[in-house]
Amino acid sequence: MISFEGYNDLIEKVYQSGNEHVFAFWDSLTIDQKRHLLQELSLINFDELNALYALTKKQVVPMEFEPAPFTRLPQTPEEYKEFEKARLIGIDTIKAGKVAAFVVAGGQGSRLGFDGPKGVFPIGPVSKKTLFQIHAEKIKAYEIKFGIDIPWCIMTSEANHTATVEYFENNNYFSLNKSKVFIFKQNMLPSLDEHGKLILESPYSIFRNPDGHGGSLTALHQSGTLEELLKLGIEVLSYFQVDNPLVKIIDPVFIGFHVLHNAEASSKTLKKAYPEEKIGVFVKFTNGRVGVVEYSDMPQEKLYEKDENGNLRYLAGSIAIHLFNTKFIESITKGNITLPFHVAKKSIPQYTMNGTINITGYKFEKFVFDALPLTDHNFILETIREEEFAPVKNKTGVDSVDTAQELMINLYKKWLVQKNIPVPKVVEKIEISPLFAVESDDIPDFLALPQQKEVYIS
Ligand code: UD2
Repeated sequence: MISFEGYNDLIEKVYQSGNEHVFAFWDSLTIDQKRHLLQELSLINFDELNALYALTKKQVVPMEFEPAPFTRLPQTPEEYKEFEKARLIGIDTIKAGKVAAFVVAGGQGSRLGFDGPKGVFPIGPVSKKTLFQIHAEKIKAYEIKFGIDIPWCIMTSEANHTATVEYFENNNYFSLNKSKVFIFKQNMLPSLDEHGKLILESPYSIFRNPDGHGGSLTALHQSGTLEELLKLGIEVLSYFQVDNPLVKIIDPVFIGFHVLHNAEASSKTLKKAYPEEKIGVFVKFTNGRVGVVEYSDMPQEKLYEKDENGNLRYLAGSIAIHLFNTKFIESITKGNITLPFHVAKKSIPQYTMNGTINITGYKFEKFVFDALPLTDHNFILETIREEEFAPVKNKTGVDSVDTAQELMINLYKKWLVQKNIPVPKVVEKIEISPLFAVESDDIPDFLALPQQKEVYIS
């Protein structure tokens, strides 16, 4: 057994857990590298490893469920009245400074083939503004509209934290109040090989992955951000994913309904476009709790099940837009309630005597929607796909840069049409800066667009 002053108990634990292969290159390491490896190992909960590995042997069988009820888009005069009432309550809540924004941005742009934080991906169809800049400018626009500061929490991961902070520093936080932009890291945990053992990423480091967006609730607390938010009087966090440039970050109607329903968490839903669409669905479990079943966990027969009208029975898709009460998050984190881990079988780079090879291993992640069944009161609101969902996942094809940009252009055109502003035929691409408008109502009645292929309205 190897030894190193101050770390011998840990080293024994590593051997006892059958992971001594992580010391395969020990003799060739410098003192600093040895210390680095030991420090990484000291962050690993060895008692948890077996439990995680056991998950890989278990078949995921979600509790029995039926479709979750949700509030549909307004159709009757009464429903329109309800929506208007919600909007006014939402505006009051926002103006009272009770709402903050929260984006999860811990993922890398790997599926996009992009080397860097996904938030730095240039998505503006004309402006080439990044996802982060578009989100930041929306928040600035809401601040101006509602006359308040809106704190913004940004969760990063070890792989992109420094680059994210530098990006915001270099861009002067896009004129937001820097003291109210909270950038913090999520936790990491080791991935395992097919035998349940740790994987070496280099001769002196262990391969670890971010703990999923479900780690965001713990990270909010551990970073001290939750406490700051509570001190600022924030009651509701508007949660979204960095890869959706169309998200209405601060939506008065949604917030108003959340308040009216006394909900601890609320979610937006839209009708799934086709059964295999890669979004989770809202369900009501047999214990009466509402939650989401991820597309990959959905039993095949349920995925395609139709109702008596021939529509998909499990139609209410989750686009990962939620509201969470800060008190609810506090109750979860203070109560040490942990969300379950989900297993993903993935290709993982492993360092060997012959260099780095790709092996099949397991990554473990928590999903934030697993917090929904913990609520006593929650609320689900239908939203319009074209107005709020343009996922940027892939380089090409489905949910890609092209489809997202097309959705953005179509929405901006729709806003102009709603305002009776003619769009010249020659215009192929159009983009509206969030600082100019975050909804069609913000657009002035008279606006003449130039006769050119690409138009940026700012
Ligand atoms: C997610 C949802 C899916 C649907 C879809 C909409 C899950 C498991 N699936 O699918 O149901 O709503 O989004 O676009 O939620 N992230 C982190 N840290 C992590 C992992 C992810 O911050 O450890 C962030 C990531 O930066 C991104 C978001 O979470 O903003 C979603 O991650 P994803 O792209 O891996 O999720 P996806 O497409 O499988």
